Amino acid sequence: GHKGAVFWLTGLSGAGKSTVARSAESQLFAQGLNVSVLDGDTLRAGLCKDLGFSEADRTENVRRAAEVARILQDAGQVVLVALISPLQSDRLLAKQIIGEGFQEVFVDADLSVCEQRDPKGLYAAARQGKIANFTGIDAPYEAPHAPALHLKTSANNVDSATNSLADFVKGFVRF
Ligand code: GGZ
Repeated sequence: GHKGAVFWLTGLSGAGKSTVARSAESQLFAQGLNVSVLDGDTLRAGLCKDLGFSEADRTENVRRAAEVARILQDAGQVVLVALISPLQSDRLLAKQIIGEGFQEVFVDADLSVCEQRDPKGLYAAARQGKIANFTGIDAPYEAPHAPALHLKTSANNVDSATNSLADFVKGFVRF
């Protein structure tokens, strides 16, 4: 068996948080772990529908995600959270809500690479001034100082990032 824990993936839009979380979810599920993903797009389509991208709204987005993650953790789930969560102070809040099971994972791709990927055209829109407060363009991203796990995803290495995350998860929850 295994204990519950929350692996909190932070990084820029386009860094690969959701992709790596989904891919690790499949791998861990296939190995018998009880695993859930909470990602920004999903939460913002429902639970966090009322929130935008001001600093206060991002803080509230992080807080709600952390509260849900804690409930799932307490039910014994391995939770993979994929949120930009750009501010150190917000990630500290998440850690305070979740407790010792909180493990920060930095999904680290260079801004220039994320901007080149631009799968939804959001960086281009931000550069053209069509979207305000876009993380990395005209809103801050504060990188973690000492993440529990640091995944470098500038190269298109989804498989190795997935394996690193899945191995880290299994080690932490003692499968
Ligand atoms: C950042 C934005 C913005 C702004 C829309 N800034 O790559 P995506 O498209 O699919 O994921 C991003 C998502 C970020 O939501 P989060 O809930 O993860 O953000 S936070 O933790 O900061 O609350 C991006 C899209 O929403 N998006 N506008 N202005 N990302």
